[in-house]
Amino acid sequence: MIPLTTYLFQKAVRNPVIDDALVLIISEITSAAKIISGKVRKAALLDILGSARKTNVQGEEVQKLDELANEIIIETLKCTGKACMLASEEVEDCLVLSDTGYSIAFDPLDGSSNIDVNVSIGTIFSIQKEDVKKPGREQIAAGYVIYGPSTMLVLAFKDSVSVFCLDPESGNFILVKDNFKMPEKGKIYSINEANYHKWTEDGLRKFVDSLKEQKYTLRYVGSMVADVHRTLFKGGIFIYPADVKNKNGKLRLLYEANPMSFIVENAGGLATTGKEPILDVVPQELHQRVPVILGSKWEVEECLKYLNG
Ligand code: AHM
Ligand code: MG
Repeated sequence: MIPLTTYLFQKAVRNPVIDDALVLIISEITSAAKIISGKVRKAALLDILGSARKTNVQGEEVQKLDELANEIIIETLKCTGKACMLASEEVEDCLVLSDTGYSIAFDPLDGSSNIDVNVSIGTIFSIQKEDVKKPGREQIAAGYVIYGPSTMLVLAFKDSVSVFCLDPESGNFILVKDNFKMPEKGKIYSINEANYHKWTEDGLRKFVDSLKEQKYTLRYVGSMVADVHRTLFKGGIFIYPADVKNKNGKLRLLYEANPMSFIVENAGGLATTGKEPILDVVPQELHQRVPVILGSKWEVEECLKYLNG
């Protein structure tokens, strides 16, 4: 039974990239996630379901829980004194706290549309040195917490991916899988197929058709954390492509695509925009979007073959 903090200190002995400040930041993000997890579990009792009657910088409706999760993470990270820059899906500009330290980009509560219907949602985070607007390949660590039947943390460094489960009794995230590797091939694809005729790439339609012929099954929750979590554990592919309305897809590079791609690649999978690895995209804007194709090596390579004709 190895709790997260013990795991981090043990890992720091072998990996000089993990300094005390990073341990503190990761511990505190997960403390914030425990508070969010508690609120999510009691949301209907606390009257925090539903819309906050605002739209965010992306023009999307903000839910009360989005707002609450955002405040919890920002206040928790400010208190560490080790975070120099914060970027949140819910905040238009970067919050600059100091000149040096770690920068954290996060989606406080991903899958907002699922909040009111009691379907899994999550918190996604990406940690960089100094500046938040750097290619994903330079991430120091990344992870997500999924608020599902159990609350789980998936945490990646350059050399490893580890999985933790929140023990509600002790309040600790306990290590359940170290050096996690995803299957090289699966049987599931995950994409919002209602947009089939709107996808800009003909090759993508052909690829999805070919999966059906190969008797793949479709699973789509509509919460990236849940869809990526399943893809990691069962293998297969998750796609949020470009379509005629959303030329760069829907998902945001810095706090959705990059951390998930970092996890997937370090677990042995692949993540691409269809043109280049997501982790190599040089960010231009804080809230920029990218097409996302990620998952098992076999399916992602196959998808690229169809996209490249
Ligand atoms: P959000 O960050 O506002 O919740 O939006 C992102 C979510 C992802 O979790 C999910 O993959 C995607 O939106 C689903 O979009 P769609 O409903 O268009 O299929
Ligand atoms: Mg999101």
